Amino acid sequence: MSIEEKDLPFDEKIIINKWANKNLSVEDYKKLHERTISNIEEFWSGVAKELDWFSPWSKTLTADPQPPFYRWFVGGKLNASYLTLDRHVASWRKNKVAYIWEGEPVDGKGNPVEVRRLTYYDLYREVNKLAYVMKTKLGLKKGDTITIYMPMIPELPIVMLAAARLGVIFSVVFSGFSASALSDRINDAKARVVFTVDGFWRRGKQVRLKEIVDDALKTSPSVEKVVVYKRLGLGDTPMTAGRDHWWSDLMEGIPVNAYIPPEPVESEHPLYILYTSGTTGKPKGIVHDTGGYLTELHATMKWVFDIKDDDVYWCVADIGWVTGHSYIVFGPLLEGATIVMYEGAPDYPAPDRWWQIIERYGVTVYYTTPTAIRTFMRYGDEWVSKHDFSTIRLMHSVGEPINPEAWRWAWKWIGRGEVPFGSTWWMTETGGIMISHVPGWGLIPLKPGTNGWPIPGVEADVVDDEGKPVQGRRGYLIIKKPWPGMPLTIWGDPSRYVNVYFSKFPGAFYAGDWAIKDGDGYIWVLGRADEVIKVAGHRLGTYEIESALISHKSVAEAAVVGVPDQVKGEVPIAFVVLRSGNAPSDELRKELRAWVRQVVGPIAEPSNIIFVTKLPKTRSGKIMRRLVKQVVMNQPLGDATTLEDETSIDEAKRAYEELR
Ligand code: 6R9
Repeated sequence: MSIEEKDLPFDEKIIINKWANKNLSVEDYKKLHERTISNIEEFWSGVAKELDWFSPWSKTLTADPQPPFYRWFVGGKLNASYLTLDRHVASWRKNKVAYIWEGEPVDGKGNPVEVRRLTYYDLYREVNKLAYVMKTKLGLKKGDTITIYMPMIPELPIVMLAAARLGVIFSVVFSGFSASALSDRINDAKARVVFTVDGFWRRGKQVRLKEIVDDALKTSPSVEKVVVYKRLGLGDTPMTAGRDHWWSDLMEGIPVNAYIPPEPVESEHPLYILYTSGTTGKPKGIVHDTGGYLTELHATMKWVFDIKDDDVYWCVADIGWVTGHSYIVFGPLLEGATIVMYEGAPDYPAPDRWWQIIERYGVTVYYTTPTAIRTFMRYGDEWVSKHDFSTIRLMHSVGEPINPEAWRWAWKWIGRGEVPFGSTWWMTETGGIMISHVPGWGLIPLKPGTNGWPIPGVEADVVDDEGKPVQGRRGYLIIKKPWPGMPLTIWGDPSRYVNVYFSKFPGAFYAGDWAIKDGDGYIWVLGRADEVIKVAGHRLGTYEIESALISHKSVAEAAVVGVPDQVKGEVPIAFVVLRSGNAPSDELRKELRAWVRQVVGPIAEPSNIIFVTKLPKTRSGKIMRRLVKQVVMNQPLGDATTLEDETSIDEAKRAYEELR
């Protein structure tokens, strides 16, 4: 459901004065916000000082070698595992629950059969033991890279934290990605070790992950060792002698009180690489540093989530995406929060799994997604009306624009029509939340579906093609000043970093999103302005799907576009030209959809394949995806002067209509 300007209720305001730390008028917020961005170095160094550094920084912000390669808190040393674990273990939080985790399988009454509660001390011990294994048995050291391909079980953050403890750079690959997507990411990161599991539960089925790793490793020569955690205890997991090791075997004999000192790393030491889709080419490895990134997470946990010690905090994302990295692992652990985590799907075994989780653990702060809300709306009110949401005191949404209807529904049912509910805009590249209501700092009136103002210390704007600010109409979203969560670079490809983000509007970061700034200065992000799509909140490049299609023996050319979907926000559909000797058929359509699932992953499967004999192209041979999309959306074509062959449009129209 991509959001259009006409759908936005610009004037509707919902004033909430009950739950915010402080209520602010827009005017007050504006004044305070202006002060925070007038001297970003002073402002952010004040925030960074709230973390525990091993040694202080000498320069708050420098460019190295030149902008846009910014470095925050240069000279400072710290460690992410120390800040998320040791610090709490040395305090009264030692025995506080860090993660409440439940697995998918349920008993006859629908209750989870596995619930694990790990305290900060438990987590600390597991992380130390694993760091011990990494160091002594796997020979990993600061600066090495590993790939983590694991589902939503506590061992996933344990691997991330153990790596961070040693200064080992990790790259998590979403467990829904295919073998070839995994292999590409391993190769780009040159990972020495892969961490995975035998399998996991999803919608009542066992997903056998290790086999996918084996497949990937056929084309990933850098990998020396694979560590396999037994999640399911499958008896027949294939293991390659010398290369593959059971987690439990490696852990054998490691003392329970093993201690590995946290490596004091430079503020600009890479914490992780996370691959994300762009307009062209293979997914790019966004590199986040340690000091700046953690500073932004600390700030946003306080301002956006207003996190307190008695909260039960739940972010529903998968750790395989940035939201999980920042707001299931590093952010909430930094604050010593109690975090809910679960395996499985939102609506399995029943459409109220999530509501049961909220009730069962008394969730107070809830971070959700628009697609899930729209799915639940469809199931009907009876699934929500029978649950108790009285513990919820604050909620936010993320991943895609939230349409006002979905906002109102969730606010009414989950938020009881009274708790602050925002839509936090940010992206893999920004590391942390950038545009959002900040109830922990000062809350301005809410409007259904808006992202609100940029957070303190962040300067964002909406501009036209010339880079001039526009208000009340659509423009491009940009970030005008460096912020602490910004990327260090794109792994192995610094010039691409400059080209993709800093060349369209020199001096500013180009987000790739359309947005509107309204008369109150609220920003409404509408969706992507490039060839990236968000399918159920998952970020994909249409280019990746096209490449997958073209790699099929019967496909000559393909154009993939995202089209609005009532539930998933957007879904990919593909226009395909077949190689000669192949005839369109329903079987082939099925086969191609299955092919994309296999090559990229299930989330990338086109919802439709439309066979055509030619694609709209420019005279120089470039596929005009914009026109393809307009055909599908039944919109006027706009400027089509560069189109080489107009009949291609007529054909696309006809083929699309026939299918509907
Ligand atoms: C965190 C995350 C980034 C893209 C971004 C934008 C969309 C995210 C949004 C939102 C409107 C929100 N997006 N949050 N659009 N309102 N609250 O999702 O990162 O996977 O990198 O995607 O998601 O289009 O450009 P990532």
